[in-house]
Amino acid sequence: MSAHHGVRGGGAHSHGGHNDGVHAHGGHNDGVHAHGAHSHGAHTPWPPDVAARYRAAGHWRGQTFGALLTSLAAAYADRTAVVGGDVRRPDTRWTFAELDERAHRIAAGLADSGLAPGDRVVLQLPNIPEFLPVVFGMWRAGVLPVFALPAHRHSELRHFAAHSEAAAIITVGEHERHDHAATAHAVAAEVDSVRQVLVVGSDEFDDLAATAPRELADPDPEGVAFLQLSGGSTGLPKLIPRTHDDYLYSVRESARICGLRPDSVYLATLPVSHNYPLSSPGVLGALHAGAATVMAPRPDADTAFRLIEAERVTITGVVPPLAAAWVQAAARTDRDLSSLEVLLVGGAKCGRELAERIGPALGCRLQQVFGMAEGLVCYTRLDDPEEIVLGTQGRPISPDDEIRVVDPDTGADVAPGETGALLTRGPYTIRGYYRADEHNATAFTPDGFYRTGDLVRRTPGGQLEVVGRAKEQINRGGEKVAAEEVENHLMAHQGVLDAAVVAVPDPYLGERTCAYVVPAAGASPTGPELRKFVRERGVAAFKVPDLVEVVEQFPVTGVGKTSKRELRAALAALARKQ
Ligand code: OOB
Repeated sequence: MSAHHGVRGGGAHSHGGHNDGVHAHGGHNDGVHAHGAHSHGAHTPWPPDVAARYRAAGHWRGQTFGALLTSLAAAYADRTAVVGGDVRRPDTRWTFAELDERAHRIAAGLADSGLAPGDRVVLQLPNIPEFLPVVFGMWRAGVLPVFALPAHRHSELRHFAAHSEAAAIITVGEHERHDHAATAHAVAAEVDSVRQVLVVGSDEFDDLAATAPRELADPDPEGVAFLQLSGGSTGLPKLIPRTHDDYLYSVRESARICGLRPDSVYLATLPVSHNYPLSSPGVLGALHAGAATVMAPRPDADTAFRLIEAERVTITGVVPPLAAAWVQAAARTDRDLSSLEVLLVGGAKCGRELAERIGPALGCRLQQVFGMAEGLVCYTRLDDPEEIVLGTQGRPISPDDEIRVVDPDTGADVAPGETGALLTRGPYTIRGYYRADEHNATAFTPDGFYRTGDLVRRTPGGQLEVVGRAKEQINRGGEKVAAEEVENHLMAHQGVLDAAVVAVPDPYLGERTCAYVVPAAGASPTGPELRKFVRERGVAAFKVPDLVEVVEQFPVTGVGKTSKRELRAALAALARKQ
Protein backbone atom coordinates (compact mmCIF):
# COMPACT_ATOMS: atom_id res chain seq x y z
CA MET A 1 0.00 0.00 0.00
CA SER A 2 3.02 2.19 0.30
CA ALA A 3 4.57 4.19 -2.50
CA HIS A 4 4.57 2.19 -5.65
CA HIS A 5 4.79 2.60 -9.36
CA GLY A 6 1.09 2.41 -10.03
CA VAL A 7 1.46 2.97 -13.72
CA ARG A 8 -1.22 1.35 -15.73
CA GLY A 9 -0.64 0.10 -19.21
CA GLY A 10 2.87 1.46 -19.05
CA GLY A 11 6.36 0.12 -18.55
CA ALA A 12 6.64 -3.54 -17.83
CA HIS A 13 2.90 -4.07 -17.88
CA SER A 14 2.41 -3.04 -21.46
CA HIS A 15 2.31 -5.71 -24.09
CA GLY A 16 0.34 -4.00 -26.75
CA GLY A 17 -2.72 -4.44 -24.60
CA HIS A 18 -2.05 -8.13 -24.27
CA ASN A 19 -1.53 -10.31 -21.30
CA ASP A 20 1.70 -10.68 -19.45
CA GLY A 21 3.20 -14.07 -19.99
CA VAL A 22 1.85 -13.91 -23.48
CA HIS A 23 3.16 -15.74 -26.44
CA ALA A 24 1.86 -16.13 -29.90
CA HIS A 25 -1.34 -18.16 -29.97
CA GLY A 26 -0.70 -21.68 -31.04
CA GLY A 27 2.94 -21.32 -30.14
CA HIS A 28 4.43 -22.98 -27.15
CA ASN A 29 4.10 -21.37 -23.78
CA ASP A 30 7.44 -20.06 -22.64
CA GLY A 31 5.76 -18.91 -19.43
CA VAL A 32 7.97 -15.88 -19.27
CA HIS A 33 6.31 -13.01 -17.52
CA ALA A 34 6.91 -9.37 -18.10
CA HIS A 35 8.16 -8.60 -14.64
CA GLY A 36 11.86 -8.83 -15.23
CA ALA A 37 13.93 -10.60 -12.65
CA HIS A 38 10.96 -11.29 -10.38
CA SER A 39 9.36 -13.53 -12.93
CA HIS A 40 12.02 -16.19 -12.65
CA GLY A 41 10.42 -19.58 -12.17
CA ALA A 42 6.90 -18.16 -12.31
CA HIS A 43 5.46 -20.82 -14.54
CA THR A 44 7.02 -24.03 -15.74
CA PRO A 45 5.40 -24.70 -19.11
CA TRP A 46 4.68 -28.12 -20.54
CA PRO A 47 7.28 -29.14 -23.14
CA PRO A 48 6.22 -27.90 -26.61
CA ASP A 49 5.65 -31.39 -28.05
CA VAL A 50 3.52 -32.38 -25.06
CA ALA A 51 1.50 -29.16 -25.30
CA ALA A 52 0.98 -29.82 -29.01
CA ARG A 53 -0.35 -33.28 -28.13
CA TYR A 54 -2.84 -31.86 -25.61
CA ARG A 55 -4.05 -29.34 -28.19
CA ALA A 56 -4.35 -31.99 -30.90
CA ALA A 57 -6.31 -34.26 -28.54
CA GLY A 58 -8.81 -31.44 -27.99
CA HIS A 59 -8.00 -31.12 -24.30
CA TRP A 60 -6.74 -27.57 -24.65
CA ARG A 61 -9.13 -25.58 -26.79
CA GLY A 62 -7.75 -22.08 -26.64
CA GLN A 63 -10.67 -20.65 -24.69
CA THR A 64 -10.36 -18.32 -21.70
CA PHE A 65 -12.77 -18.28 -18.77
CA GLY A 66 -13.99 -14.86 -19.85
CA ALA A 67 -14.82 -16.17 -23.32
CA LEU A 68 -16.51 -19.20 -21.76
CA LEU A 69 -18.82 -16.96 -19.73
CA THR A 70 -19.69 -14.99 -22.87
CA SER A 71 -20.79 -18.16 -24.62
CA LEU A 72 -22.65 -19.45 -21.54
CA ALA A 73 -24.53 -16.16 -21.30
CA ALA A 74 -25.59 -16.56 -24.91
CA ALA A 75 -26.72 -20.15 -24.42
CA TYR A 76 -28.40 -19.86 -21.01
CA ALA A 77 -29.21 -16.13 -20.77
CA ASP A 78 -32.28 -16.22 -18.54
CA ARG A 79 -31.49 -19.32 -16.58
CA THR A 80 -30.36 -18.97 -12.98
CA ALA A 81 -26.59 -19.02 -12.59
CA VAL A 82 -26.12 -18.33 -8.90
CA VAL A 83 -28.21 -18.04 -5.75
CA GLY A 84 -27.15 -16.93 -2.29
CA GLY A 85 -26.66 -13.95 -0.13
CA ASP A 86 -24.53 -11.80 2.07
CA VAL A 87 -25.35 -9.20 4.68
CA ARG A 88 -25.88 -6.53 2.06
CA ARG A 89 -27.95 -8.57 -0.38
CA PRO A 90 -29.41 -11.51 1.54
CA ASP A 91 -31.38 -12.88 -1.39
CA THR A 92 -29.40 -12.68 -4.59
CA ARG A 93 -30.39 -14.57 -7.73
CA TRP A 94 -28.44 -13.83 -10.87
CA THR A 95 -29.12 -15.24 -14.30
CA PHE A 96 -26.28 -16.09 -16.66
CA ALA A 97 -26.92 -12.81 -18.50
CA GLU A 98 -26.79 -10.82 -15.25
CA LEU A 99 -23.64 -12.59 -14.11
CA ASP A 100 -22.05 -11.94 -17.49
CA GLU A 101 -22.90 -8.26 -17.41
CA ARG A 102 -21.70 -7.80 -13.84
CA ALA A 103 -18.42 -9.56 -14.67
CA HIS A 104 -17.95 -7.18 -17.64
CA ARG A 105 -18.54 -4.17 -15.39
CA ILE A 106 -16.20 -5.42 -12.68
CA ALA A 107 -13.52 -6.17 -15.30
CA ALA A 108 -13.72 -2.59 -16.56
CA GLY A 109 -13.76 -1.25 -13.01
CA LEU A 110 -10.70 -3.27 -12.05
CA ALA A 111 -8.86 -2.07 -15.16
CA ASP A 112 -9.80 1.54 -14.34
CA SER A 113 -8.60 1.09 -10.76
CA GLY A 114 -5.07 0.58 -12.09
CA LEU A 115 -4.85 -3.18 -12.29
CA ALA A 116 -3.12 -4.42 -15.42
CA PRO A 117 -3.09 -7.78 -17.19
CA GLY A 118 -0.74 -10.16 -15.41
CA ASP A 119 -1.11 -8.46 -12.02
CA ARG A 120 -1.69 -10.82 -9.15
CA VAL A 121 -4.48 -10.03 -6.68
CA VAL A 122 -5.05 -11.91 -3.44
CA LEU A 123 -8.73 -12.82 -3.35
CA GLN A 124 -10.37 -13.81 -0.08
CA LEU A 125 -14.13 -14.20 -0.38
CA PRO A 126 -16.55 -16.51 1.41
CA ASN A 127 -19.37 -18.36 -0.35
CA ILE A 128 -21.31 -15.40 -1.67
CA PRO A 129 -22.75 -14.93 -5.18
CA GLU A 130 -20.41 -11.99 -5.75
CA PHE A 131 -17.52 -14.48 -5.84
CA LEU A 132 -18.43 -15.36 -9.42
CA PRO A 133 -18.65 -11.93 -11.10
CA VAL A 134 -15.52 -10.86 -9.23
CA VAL A 135 -13.50 -13.87 -10.37
CA PHE A 136 -14.76 -13.67 -13.96
CA GLY A 137 -14.20 -9.91 -13.89
CA MET A 138 -10.60 -10.53 -12.84
CA TRP A 139 -10.18 -13.10 -15.59
CA ARG A 140 -11.57 -10.71 -18.18
CA ALA A 141 -9.20 -7.99 -16.99
CA GLY A 142 -6.34 -10.50 -17.22
CA VAL A 143 -5.77 -10.16 -13.46
CA LEU A 144 -4.65 -13.34 -11.70
CA PRO A 145 -6.58 -14.25 -8.54
CA VAL A 146 -4.54 -15.81 -5.73
CA PHE A 147 -7.25 -17.90 -4.08
CA ALA A 148 -6.94 -17.45 -0.31
CA LEU A 149 -9.38 -19.31 1.95
CA PRO A 150 -11.69 -17.41 4.33
CA ALA A 151 -9.91 -19.19 7.21
CA HIS A 152 -6.56 -17.64 6.32
CA ARG A 153 -5.30 -14.89 8.56
CA HIS A 154 -2.60 -12.26 8.56
CA SER A 155 0.37 -14.62 8.37
CA GLU A 156 -0.90 -16.52 5.34
CA LEU A 157 -2.25 -13.47 3.51
CA ARG A 158 1.02 -11.64 3.96
CA HIS A 159 2.87 -14.61 2.52
CA PHE A 160 0.55 -14.85 -0.52
CA ALA A 161 0.78 -11.11 -1.17
CA ALA A 162 4.54 -10.94 -0.75
CA HIS A 163 5.35 -14.10 -2.67
CA SER A 164 3.14 -13.23 -5.62
CA GLU A 165 3.96 -9.49 -5.37
CA ALA A 166 0.24 -8.88 -5.43
CA ALA A 167 -0.97 -5.48 -6.60
CA ALA A 168 -4.17 -5.63 -4.56
CA ILE A 169 -6.23 -7.60 -2.09
CA ILE A 170 -9.94 -8.17 -2.67
CA THR A 171 -11.86 -9.29 0.38
CA VAL A 172 -15.02 -8.70 2.42
CA GLY A 173 -15.59 -6.68 5.60
CA GLU A 174 -16.71 -8.50 8.72
CA HIS A 175 -17.39 -12.18 8.15
CA GLU A 176 -17.89 -14.90 10.78
CA ARG A 177 -16.67 -12.52 13.48
CA HIS A 178 -13.44 -11.69 11.69
CA ASP A 179 -12.66 -8.28 10.22
CA HIS A 180 -11.18 -9.33 6.88
CA ALA A 181 -10.85 -5.77 5.63
CA ALA A 182 -8.74 -4.84 8.65
CA THR A 183 -6.43 -7.82 8.10
CA ALA A 184 -6.12 -6.95 4.41
CA HIS A 185 -5.24 -3.34 5.23
CA ALA A 186 -2.63 -4.51 7.76
CA VAL A 187 -1.05 -6.77 5.12
CA ALA A 188 -1.17 -3.97 2.54
CA ALA A 189 0.75 -1.74 4.93
CA GLU A 190 3.50 -4.35 5.16
CA VAL A 191 3.77 -5.54 1.57
CA ASP A 192 5.03 -2.85 -0.80
CA SER A 193 3.50 -4.24 -3.98
CA VAL A 194 -0.05 -4.01 -2.59
CA ARG A 195 -1.48 -0.69 -3.79
CA GLN A 196 -5.12 -1.15 -2.91
CA VAL A 197 -7.64 -3.12 -0.88
CA LEU A 198 -11.08 -3.60 -2.39
CA VAL A 199 -13.87 -4.59 -0.01
CA VAL A 200 -16.74 -6.42 -1.66
CA GLY A 201 -19.98 -5.15 -0.16
CA SER A 202 -18.69 -1.61 0.35
CA ASP A 203 -20.06 1.45 -1.45
CA GLU A 204 -16.72 1.82 -3.24
CA PHE A 205 -16.98 -1.66 -4.59
CA ASP A 206 -20.55 -1.12 -5.75
CA ASP A 207 -19.32 1.96 -7.62
CA LEU A 208 -16.58 -0.11 -9.25
CA ALA A 209 -19.13 -2.77 -10.19
CA ALA A 210 -21.22 -0.06 -11.88
CA THR A 211 -18.46 0.88 -14.35
CA ALA A 212 -19.63 0.95 -17.96
CA PRO A 213 -18.64 -2.32 -19.59
CA ARG A 214 -16.14 -2.28 -22.45
CA GLU A 215 -14.17 -4.78 -24.49
CA LEU A 216 -10.85 -5.69 -22.93
CA ALA A 217 -8.14 -7.73 -24.62
CA ASP A 218 -8.80 -11.42 -23.99
CA PRO A 219 -5.83 -12.94 -22.14
CA ASP A 220 -3.79 -15.81 -23.53
CA PRO A 221 -5.64 -19.11 -22.93
CA GLU A 222 -2.31 -20.88 -22.42
CA GLY A 223 -1.14 -18.26 -19.94
CA VAL A 224 -1.59 -18.47 -16.19
CA ALA A 225 -5.18 -17.69 -15.17
CA PHE A 226 -4.82 -17.84 -11.38
CA LEU A 227 -2.84 -19.21 -8.49
CA GLN A 228 -4.25 -21.94 -6.27
CA LEU A 229 -2.74 -22.89 -2.92
CA SER A 230 -1.08 -26.16 -2.14
CA GLY A 231 -1.78 -27.97 1.11
CA GLY A 232 1.98 -27.94 1.43
CA SER A 233 4.36 -30.05 3.44
CA THR A 234 7.33 -27.72 3.68
CA GLY A 235 6.82 -24.30 5.18
CA LEU A 236 4.16 -21.94 3.90
CA PRO A 237 1.64 -22.93 1.20
CA LYS A 238 3.09 -23.00 -2.31
CA LEU A 239 1.35 -21.20 -5.14
CA ILE A 240 0.05 -23.28 -8.03
CA PRO A 241 -0.15 -21.63 -11.45
CA ARG A 242 -3.08 -22.93 -13.51
CA THR A 243 -3.80 -21.90 -17.08
CA HIS A 244 -7.20 -21.24 -18.68
CA ASP A 245 -6.71 -24.16 -21.05
CA ASP A 246 -5.62 -26.75 -18.52
CA TYR A 247 -8.18 -25.82 -15.87
CA LEU A 248 -11.05 -25.57 -18.31
CA TYR A 249 -10.29 -29.07 -19.50
CA SER A 250 -10.58 -30.44 -15.96
CA VAL A 251 -13.78 -28.43 -15.38
CA ARG A 252 -15.42 -29.57 -18.63
CA GLU A 253 -14.63 -33.23 -18.00
CA SER A 254 -15.57 -33.02 -14.30
CA ALA A 255 -18.98 -31.63 -15.22
CA ARG A 256 -19.51 -34.52 -17.62
CA ILE A 257 -18.23 -37.22 -15.24
CA CYS A 258 -20.45 -35.90 -12.44
CA GLY A 259 -23.49 -35.89 -14.72
CA LEU A 260 -24.19 -32.15 -14.57
CA ARG A 261 -27.02 -30.93 -16.83
CA PRO A 262 -28.67 -27.54 -17.30
CA ASP A 263 -31.36 -28.51 -14.79
CA SER A 264 -28.84 -29.63 -12.14
CA VAL A 265 -28.46 -27.53 -9.00
CA TYR A 266 -25.04 -27.56 -7.37
CA LEU A 267 -24.68 -26.63 -3.71
CA ALA A 268 -21.32 -25.01 -2.96
CA THR A 269 -20.89 -26.34 0.56
CA LEU A 270 -17.13 -26.03 1.11
CA PRO A 271 -15.25 -22.72 0.68
CA VAL A 272 -15.40 -22.05 -3.07
CA SER A 273 -11.83 -20.77 -3.37
CA HIS A 274 -10.62 -24.31 -2.84
CA ASN A 275 -9.96 -26.38 -5.92
CA TYR A 276 -12.52 -29.03 -4.97
CA PRO A 277 -15.69 -26.87 -4.73
CA LEU A 278 -14.33 -24.61 -7.45
CA SER A 279 -13.74 -27.20 -10.12
CA SER A 280 -14.46 -30.78 -9.07
CA PRO A 281 -17.03 -30.29 -10.54
CA GLY A 282 -17.73 -27.27 -8.37
CA VAL A 283 -19.19 -23.92 -9.23
CA LEU A 284 -17.24 -23.78 -12.50
CA GLY A 285 -18.45 -27.22 -13.55
CA ALA A 286 -22.02 -26.19 -12.75
CA LEU A 287 -21.70 -23.00 -14.80
CA HIS A 288 -20.13 -24.93 -17.63
CA ALA A 289 -23.16 -27.21 -17.74
CA GLY A 290 -25.62 -24.30 -17.61
CA ALA A 291 -26.65 -25.41 -14.11
CA ALA A 292 -27.40 -23.23 -11.09
CA THR A 293 -25.06 -22.85 -8.14
CA VAL A 294 -26.35 -22.27 -4.63
CA MET A 295 -23.82 -20.70 -2.29
CA ALA A 296 -24.04 -22.20 1.20
CA PRO A 297 -22.82 -19.68 3.77
CA ARG A 298 -21.90 -22.52 6.14
CA PRO A 299 -21.44 -26.27 5.62
CA ASP A 300 -23.40 -27.57 8.62
CA ALA A 301 -26.27 -30.00 8.06
CA ASP A 302 -28.98 -27.52 9.14
CA THR A 303 -27.87 -24.90 6.63
CA ALA A 304 -27.21 -27.39 3.85
CA PHE A 305 -30.45 -29.34 4.33
CA ARG A 306 -32.48 -26.12 4.36
CA LEU A 307 -30.90 -25.09 1.04
CA ILE A 308 -31.23 -28.57 -0.50
CA GLU A 309 -34.95 -28.50 0.25
CA ALA A 310 -35.55 -24.88 -0.78
CA GLU A 311 -33.54 -24.94 -4.03
CA ARG A 312 -34.05 -28.58 -5.00
CA VAL A 313 -30.28 -29.19 -4.96
CA THR A 314 -29.22 -32.22 -7.03
CA ILE A 315 -25.49 -32.44 -6.31
CA THR A 316 -22.90 -31.24 -3.82
CA GLY A 317 -19.45 -32.10 -2.53
CA VAL A 318 -18.24 -32.53 1.04
CA VAL A 319 -15.27 -33.81 3.04
CA PRO A 320 -15.62 -37.08 5.00
CA PRO A 321 -16.24 -35.56 8.46
CA LEU A 322 -19.03 -33.45 7.00
CA ALA A 323 -20.49 -36.48 5.21
CA ALA A 324 -20.52 -38.27 8.57
CA ALA A 325 -22.24 -35.34 10.25
CA TRP A 326 -24.85 -35.15 7.48
CA VAL A 327 -25.47 -38.90 7.70
CA GLN A 328 -26.22 -38.53 11.41
CA ALA A 329 -28.34 -35.42 10.93
CA ALA A 330 -30.33 -37.03 8.11
CA ALA A 331 -31.76 -39.54 10.58
CA ARG A 332 -33.63 -36.79 12.44
CA THR A 333 -34.34 -34.12 9.84
CA ASP A 334 -37.76 -33.04 8.59
CA ARG A 335 -36.23 -31.57 5.48
CA ASP A 336 -37.04 -33.01 2.09
CA LEU A 337 -33.72 -34.15 0.64
CA SER A 338 -35.28 -36.12 -2.21
CA SER A 339 -33.83 -33.86 -4.93
CA LEU A 340 -30.28 -34.85 -4.01
CA GLU A 341 -28.88 -37.28 -6.58
CA VAL A 342 -25.12 -37.24 -5.99
CA LEU A 343 -22.94 -36.59 -2.97
CA LEU A 344 -19.27 -36.21 -3.79
CA VAL A 345 -16.93 -37.09 -0.94
CA GLY A 346 -13.22 -36.32 -1.05
CA GLY A 347 -10.38 -34.15 0.17
CA ALA A 348 -9.48 -36.92 2.62
CA LYS A 349 -10.04 -40.65 2.66
CA CYS A 350 -13.67 -41.73 2.89
CA GLY A 351 -13.56 -44.94 4.92
CA ARG A 352 -15.55 -47.96 3.86
CA GLU A 353 -18.03 -47.75 6.73
CA LEU A 354 -18.91 -44.16 6.03
CA ALA A 355 -19.09 -44.86 2.30
CA GLU A 356 -21.67 -47.58 2.91
CA ARG A 357 -23.91 -45.35 5.02
CA ILE A 358 -24.15 -42.39 2.64
CA GLY A 359 -26.53 -43.79 0.03
CA PRO A 360 -29.08 -45.22 2.47
CA ALA A 361 -29.00 -42.23 4.82
CA LEU A 362 -29.20 -39.45 2.26
CA GLY A 363 -31.03 -41.22 -0.54
CA CYS A 364 -28.42 -40.35 -3.14
CA ARG A 365 -25.44 -41.84 -4.92
CA LEU A 366 -21.94 -41.54 -3.50
CA GLN A 367 -19.21 -40.34 -5.84
CA GLN A 368 -15.69 -40.45 -4.41
CA VAL A 369 -13.22 -37.84 -5.53
CA PHE A 370 -9.47 -37.82 -4.94
CA GLY A 371 -7.86 -34.67 -6.21
CA MET A 372 -5.22 -32.08 -5.61
CA ALA A 373 -4.86 -28.40 -6.42
CA GLU A 374 -1.71 -29.28 -8.38
CA GLY A 375 -3.89 -31.02 -10.94
CA LEU A 376 -4.83 -34.71 -11.02
CA VAL A 377 -8.43 -35.46 -10.07
CA CYS A 378 -9.88 -38.98 -9.86
CA TYR A 379 -13.57 -39.83 -9.60
CA THR A 380 -15.55 -42.98 -9.19
CA ARG A 381 -17.97 -42.99 -12.12
CA LEU A 382 -21.74 -42.83 -11.69
CA ASP A 383 -22.10 -46.18 -13.45
CA ASP A 384 -19.25 -47.93 -11.61
CA PRO A 385 -20.17 -51.11 -9.72
CA GLU A 386 -20.79 -50.62 -6.01
CA GLU A 387 -17.54 -52.30 -5.05
CA ILE A 388 -15.55 -49.62 -6.85
CA VAL A 389 -17.66 -46.73 -5.57
CA LEU A 390 -17.38 -47.89 -1.97
CA GLY A 391 -13.84 -49.17 -1.98
CA THR A 392 -11.74 -46.92 -4.22
CA GLN A 393 -11.06 -43.24 -4.78
CA GLY A 394 -11.81 -43.54 -8.47
CA ARG A 395 -9.82 -43.19 -11.65
CA PRO A 396 -8.31 -40.15 -13.34
CA ILE A 397 -10.34 -37.71 -15.42
CA SER A 398 -8.23 -38.01 -18.55
CA PRO A 399 -6.92 -40.85 -20.71
CA ASP A 400 -3.77 -38.70 -20.88
CA ASP A 401 -3.29 -38.60 -17.11
CA GLU A 402 -0.12 -40.61 -16.59
CA ILE A 403 0.07 -42.51 -13.32
CA ARG A 404 3.12 -44.16 -11.80
CA VAL A 405 3.13 -46.03 -8.50
CA VAL A 406 6.72 -46.30 -7.29
CA ASP A 407 8.80 -47.54 -4.41
CA PRO A 408 9.38 -44.39 -2.34
CA ASP A 409 13.00 -45.34 -1.69
CA THR A 410 14.21 -46.60 -5.07
CA GLY A 411 11.78 -44.79 -7.36
CA ALA A 412 11.17 -48.01 -9.31
CA ASP A 413 7.65 -48.99 -10.34
CA VAL A 414 6.06 -51.41 -7.88
CA ALA A 415 4.35 -54.60 -9.01
CA PRO A 416 0.71 -54.17 -10.08
CA GLY A 417 -1.57 -53.96 -7.03
CA GLU A 418 1.25 -53.15 -4.64
CA THR A 419 1.35 -49.99 -2.54
CA GLY A 420 3.68 -47.21 -3.59
CA ALA A 421 4.12 -43.47 -3.96
CA LEU A 422 1.89 -41.83 -6.55
CA LEU A 423 3.55 -39.81 -9.31
CA THR A 424 1.53 -38.13 -12.02
CA ARG A 425 1.73 -35.86 -15.03
CA GLY A 426 -0.90 -34.89 -17.55
CA PRO A 427 -2.86 -32.21 -19.38
CA TYR A 428 -4.00 -30.38 -16.24
CA THR A 429 -1.22 -31.19 -13.75
CA ILE A 430 1.36 -28.47 -13.18
CA ARG A 431 5.03 -28.92 -14.03
CA GLY A 432 6.19 -26.57 -11.30
CA TYR A 433 5.04 -24.34 -8.45
CA TYR A 434 5.06 -20.57 -8.85
CA ARG A 435 8.46 -19.01 -8.10
CA ALA A 436 9.77 -22.07 -6.31
CA ASP A 437 12.74 -23.34 -8.29
CA GLU A 438 14.41 -25.00 -5.34
CA HIS A 439 11.30 -26.83 -4.16
CA ASN A 440 10.43 -27.79 -7.74
CA ALA A 441 13.70 -29.64 -8.05
CA THR A 442 12.45 -32.23 -5.56
CA ALA A 443 8.65 -31.97 -5.93
CA PHE A 444 8.87 -33.08 -9.58
CA THR A 445 10.89 -35.78 -11.27
CA PRO A 446 13.32 -34.65 -13.97
CA ASP A 447 10.82 -35.85 -16.58
CA GLY A 448 8.01 -33.78 -15.13
CA PHE A 449 6.03 -36.12 -12.90
CA TYR A 450 4.56 -34.45 -9.81
CA ARG A 451 5.36 -36.32 -6.61
CA THR A 452 1.98 -36.24 -4.88
CA GLY A 453 3.23 -37.56 -1.53
CA ASP A 454 0.29 -39.97 -1.46
CA LEU A 455 0.66 -43.71 -1.03
CA VAL A 456 -1.74 -45.60 -3.28
CA ARG A 457 -2.59 -48.98 -4.68
CA ARG A 458 -3.88 -49.38 -8.22
CA THR A 459 -6.64 -51.83 -9.07
CA PRO A 460 -6.63 -53.81 -12.32
CA GLY A 461 -9.38 -51.43 -13.53
CA GLY A 462 -7.11 -48.43 -13.04
CA GLN A 463 -8.80 -47.11 -9.92
CA LEU A 464 -6.64 -45.76 -7.14
CA GLU A 465 -7.04 -46.59 -3.51
CA VAL A 466 -5.36 -44.06 -1.23
CA VAL A 467 -3.74 -45.99 1.59
CA GLY A 468 -1.56 -43.39 3.24
CA ARG A 469 0.82 -40.54 2.85
CA ALA A 470 4.55 -40.05 2.64
CA LYS A 471 4.50 -36.26 2.97
CA GLU A 472 4.81 -34.29 6.18
CA GLN A 473 1.31 -33.01 6.05
CA ILE A 474 -1.64 -33.54 8.36
CA ASN A 475 -5.00 -33.99 6.65
CA ARG A 476 -7.40 -32.57 9.19
CA GLY A 477 -10.72 -33.59 7.68
CA GLY A 478 -9.67 -32.30 4.28
CA GLU A 479 -7.94 -29.20 5.60
CA LYS A 480 -4.24 -29.58 4.97
CA VAL A 481 -1.67 -28.61 7.58
CA ALA A 482 2.03 -28.54 6.69
CA ALA A 483 3.91 -29.82 9.74
CA GLU A 484 6.84 -27.50 9.10
CA GLU A 485 4.69 -24.37 8.96
CA VAL A 486 3.29 -25.02 12.44
CA GLU A 487 6.71 -26.08 13.77
CA ASN A 488 8.12 -22.74 12.63
CA HIS A 489 5.39 -20.86 14.48
CA LEU A 490 6.03 -22.87 17.65
CA MET A 491 9.77 -22.33 17.40
CA ALA A 492 9.21 -18.58 17.37
CA HIS A 493 8.17 -18.93 21.03
CA GLN A 494 10.98 -18.08 23.48
CA GLY A 495 10.28 -21.09 25.62
CA VAL A 496 10.54 -23.57 22.76
CA LEU A 497 13.81 -25.18 21.76
CA ASP A 498 12.44 -27.60 19.19
CA ALA A 499 9.05 -28.65 17.84
CA ALA A 500 7.75 -31.57 15.79
CA VAL A 501 4.19 -31.70 14.55
CA VAL A 502 2.62 -35.04 13.68
CA ALA A 503 -0.82 -36.43 12.89
CA VAL A 504 -2.87 -38.26 15.51
CA PRO A 505 -5.70 -40.51 14.33
CA ASP A 506 -9.08 -38.99 15.12
CA PRO A 507 -12.43 -40.73 14.78
CA TYR A 508 -14.19 -37.62 13.45
CA LEU A 509 -11.60 -35.65 11.46
CA GLY A 510 -9.51 -38.63 10.39
CA GLU A 511 -6.46 -36.86 11.75
CA ARG A 512 -5.67 -34.08 14.15
CA THR A 513 -2.42 -32.32 14.89
CA CYS A 514 -0.17 -33.02 17.83
CA ALA A 515 2.78 -30.76 18.53
CA TYR A 516 5.69 -32.27 20.41
CA VAL A 517 7.72 -29.55 22.02
CA VAL A 518 11.15 -29.56 23.72
CA PRO A 519 11.35 -26.57 26.09
CA ALA A 520 14.26 -24.14 26.05
CA ALA A 521 16.57 -24.28 29.09
CA GLY A 522 14.72 -23.11 32.17
CA ALA A 523 11.43 -22.63 30.34
CA SER A 524 8.22 -24.54 30.92
CA PRO A 525 5.70 -23.57 28.26
CA THR A 526 2.24 -25.10 28.62
CA GLY A 527 -0.10 -26.44 25.96
CA PRO A 528 -2.74 -23.71 26.29
CA GLU A 529 -0.05 -21.04 26.24
CA LEU A 530 1.49 -22.40 23.04
CA ARG A 531 -1.86 -22.83 21.31
CA LYS A 532 -2.73 -19.24 22.15
CA PHE A 533 0.69 -18.12 20.93
CA VAL A 534 0.24 -19.83 17.55
CA ARG A 535 -3.28 -18.47 17.17
CA GLU A 536 -2.11 -14.95 17.93
CA ARG A 537 0.54 -15.16 15.24
CA GLY A 538 -2.38 -14.85 12.84
CA VAL A 539 -2.82 -18.27 11.26
CA ALA A 540 -5.89 -20.17 10.12
CA ALA A 541 -7.61 -21.73 13.14
CA PHE A 542 -7.30 -25.24 11.67
CA LYS A 543 -3.51 -24.99 12.01
CA VAL A 544 -3.48 -24.39 15.77
CA PRO A 545 -2.22 -27.70 17.27
CA ASP A 546 -5.03 -29.78 18.73
CA LEU A 547 -2.70 -31.39 21.24
CA VAL A 548 0.58 -30.22 22.69
CA GLU A 549 2.97 -32.64 24.39
CA VAL A 550 5.99 -31.20 26.17
CA VAL A 551 8.86 -33.71 26.19
CA GLU A 552 12.49 -33.65 27.28
CA GLN A 553 13.85 -34.73 23.94
CA PHE A 554 12.80 -36.21 20.62
CA PRO A 555 13.55 -39.73 19.50
CA VAL A 556 16.07 -39.54 16.69
CA THR A 557 16.69 -41.64 13.61
CA GLY A 558 19.99 -43.28 12.72
CA VAL A 559 21.26 -40.08 11.11
CA GLY A 560 20.12 -37.91 14.00
CA LYS A 561 16.94 -36.52 12.48
CA THR A 562 13.83 -36.24 14.62
CA SER A 563 11.96 -39.47 14.14
CA LYS A 564 8.37 -38.52 13.47
CA ARG A 565 7.62 -42.16 12.98
CA GLU A 566 8.57 -42.85 16.60
CA LEU A 567 6.62 -39.82 17.78
CA ARG A 568 3.54 -41.13 16.02
CA ALA A 569 4.13 -44.58 17.52
CA ALA A 570 4.48 -43.05 20.99
CA LEU A 571 1.21 -41.23 20.48
CA ALA A 572 -0.52 -44.38 19.33
CA ALA A 573 0.78 -46.22 22.42
CA LEU A 574 -0.49 -43.37 24.59
CA ALA A 575 -3.90 -43.58 22.95
CA ARG A 576 -4.06 -47.35 23.52
CA LYS A 577 -3.35 -46.88 27.24
CA GLN A 578 -6.17 -44.37 27.66
C1 OOB B 1 -8.04 -31.66 -2.55
O1 OOB B 1 -6.98 -30.85 -2.87
P1 OOB B 1 -5.80 -30.38 -1.90
O2 OOB B 1 -4.81 -29.73 -2.75
O3 OOB B 1 -6.37 -29.63 -0.73
O4 OOB B 1 -5.19 -31.69 -1.23
C2 OOB B 1 -4.66 -32.73 -2.00
C3 OOB B 1 -4.36 -33.91 -1.12
C4 OOB B 1 -4.02 -35.17 -1.87
O5 OOB B 1 -2.67 -35.18 -2.29
C5 OOB B 1 -4.31 -36.20 -0.81
O6 OOB B 1 -3.28 -36.26 0.13
C6 OOB B 1 -5.54 -35.66 -0.13
O7 OOB B 1 -5.51 -34.26 -0.35
N1 OOB B 1 -6.80 -36.18 -0.67
C7 OOB B 1 -7.30 -37.41 -0.41
C8 OOB B 1 -8.53 -37.50 -1.11
N2 OOB B 1 -8.72 -36.32 -1.77
C9 OOB B 1 -7.65 -35.55 -1.49
N3 OOB B 1 -6.81 -38.44 0.31
C10 OOB B 1 -7.57 -39.57 0.37
N4 OOB B 1 -8.76 -39.72 -0.27
C11 OOB B 1 -9.28 -38.71 -1.02
N5 OOB B 1 -10.46 -38.89 -1.65
O8 OOB B 1 -8.16 -32.14 -1.44
C12 OOB B 1 -9.01 -31.92 -3.63
C13 OOB B 1 -8.90 -31.28 -4.85
C14 OOB B 1 -9.83 -31.53 -5.86
C15 OOB B 1 -10.85 -32.44 -5.63
C16 OOB B 1 -10.96 -33.07 -4.42
C17 OOB B 1 -10.04 -32.83 -3.41
